[in-house]
Parts: sequence; structure tokens; C-alpha cells
Amino acid sequence: MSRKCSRRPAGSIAIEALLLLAAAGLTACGGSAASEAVPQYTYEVVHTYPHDPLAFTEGLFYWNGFLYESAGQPGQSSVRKVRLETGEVVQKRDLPDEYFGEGIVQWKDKLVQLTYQTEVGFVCDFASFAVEREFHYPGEGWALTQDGKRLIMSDGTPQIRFWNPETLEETGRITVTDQGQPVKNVNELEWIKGEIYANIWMTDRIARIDPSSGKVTGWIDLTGLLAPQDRTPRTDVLNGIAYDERAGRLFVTGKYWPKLFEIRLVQRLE
Ligand SMILES: [Ca+2]
Repeated sequence: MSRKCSRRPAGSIAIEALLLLAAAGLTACGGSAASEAVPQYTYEVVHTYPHDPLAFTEGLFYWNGFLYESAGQPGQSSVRKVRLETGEVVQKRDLPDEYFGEGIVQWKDKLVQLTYQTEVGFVCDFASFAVEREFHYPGEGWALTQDGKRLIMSDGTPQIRFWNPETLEETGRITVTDQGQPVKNVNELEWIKGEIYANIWMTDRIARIDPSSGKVTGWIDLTGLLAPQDRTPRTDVLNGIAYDERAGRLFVTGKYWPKLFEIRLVQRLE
């Protein structure tokens, strides 16, 4: 229900109806009048780059000129270092067949990786990708990012966990909510200028999340980003957000997508 309500109202009649409901102390979501409309964003494509259409993207970040990507699926999971401009995989470590690769994050000279339902994570040497140790966590592993102090982890539920980056022990949680309603399927994450960005699985949308409250502070609609002629029966959903902090570049891609995009956000004025 919350997703329908958070969608842009269609036309002035819907807006007038919302205003009337707000005046009556209600909203169309049934919440209080304190709920405010969440800003909506669309996008402009700045650059288009090649992306490996055989990579079932589960984790993505940018560091020092390269993309780092985790690809999932049993028997096909890997961690890759990828040249942005060409999509060339310059370094790769395959996972054992029993693991479905999920989120990755850099922490100092380590790369931390989750697996989907096996409750096992790997701490790897960042330079070589060699596994140095395993660790365990309860529940599913979906995505990782970090804010400079904590690792930030999603598990497919509305909850986002915070971990001590050295011990990998949980230090807290938030529940992602959109105008009071929990948001399910929180997937690939990226820390961007004090906010958590999260792909919502099986949608073309990215939520901007306040890391202290879990509240969604904006919705980014990427509908139409991958053109119909670039899709095959295999092409899967949007997933993968990376941010080049130094240059302020935002990158997104999807599972088995042949392209990766640098995009610029555009706020909808309606
Ligand atoms: Ca990411």
C-alpha cells in the first residue's frame, strides 16, 4: 500500500484529494497529517559504459578508477575488479559452487563479502581478493556499504543492520519506512553524502534513506533506463549502485545488464 501511496499522484484531482485529506488530518495512506510528500526524482544519463551481461550483479562500488562488483548465482558467483570505461574484468575470484555471492564493501585493506542464504561472509585482502577469514551472521545476506565508521548491511527485509567494521558484530539496526510503512526488499546499498541509497528489489526504484531514522527521504524512479533493444529474455532487474565520491559520479546497473550508466538525478516538480 505504501508504494502505491508514495507514487506520484496522477493529475490535479488526486492532488486536491490529498490536500483535502491532509486538511482533515488524514492522508491517503491513512497516516497522520505530519506525513509529508516524499520528493520524487527521475534521471538524466551522463555516460553509458559496457557491463558484462553474464554478471548477475549483487554488489557494486567504485574505488580509485575501478568498479568492484560481486556477481551472484550458484556456480557463477565471483568478485571482480572492472575497468569502468571498457567493462574489462581485470581481476576476478570465483566463489565455490555452494555460495551465491552477494554484497561487497571495502574496509581499509579488506574486502568484505556476503553470501545469500548460507550465513557465511568472507573477509578478503583488497588487493588480491584472497580470502583471509570467514565470519557468520544470522539471516540472508543481500548488500553492504559503509559510512566511514560502520558497515551497513541489508538482508531483504525492511531492516538495515550496522556492523562494527573490525569485529563484524552488529551494533544497531534501523527499519526502512516510507511514510510510516515498512519498505520490503531493500537490496543493493550505497552510502552517498550522508544518506543510504538502496535499490528496492524487483522495482526500478532507489530509495534515499535517512541513516538515523530509516525514513525514506526520496524516491528515484529509473524506469526506462535500459532500453527495450538492450534487453533479452535473460535480462533481470535493476541492481547495483556505486558512487565516485571525489568526482561526484553516480553509477547504476542491473543483473545481466549489458550496460552501466552514470546518471544525474532530476527532481520531479509536481
Ligand atoms: Ca553499492
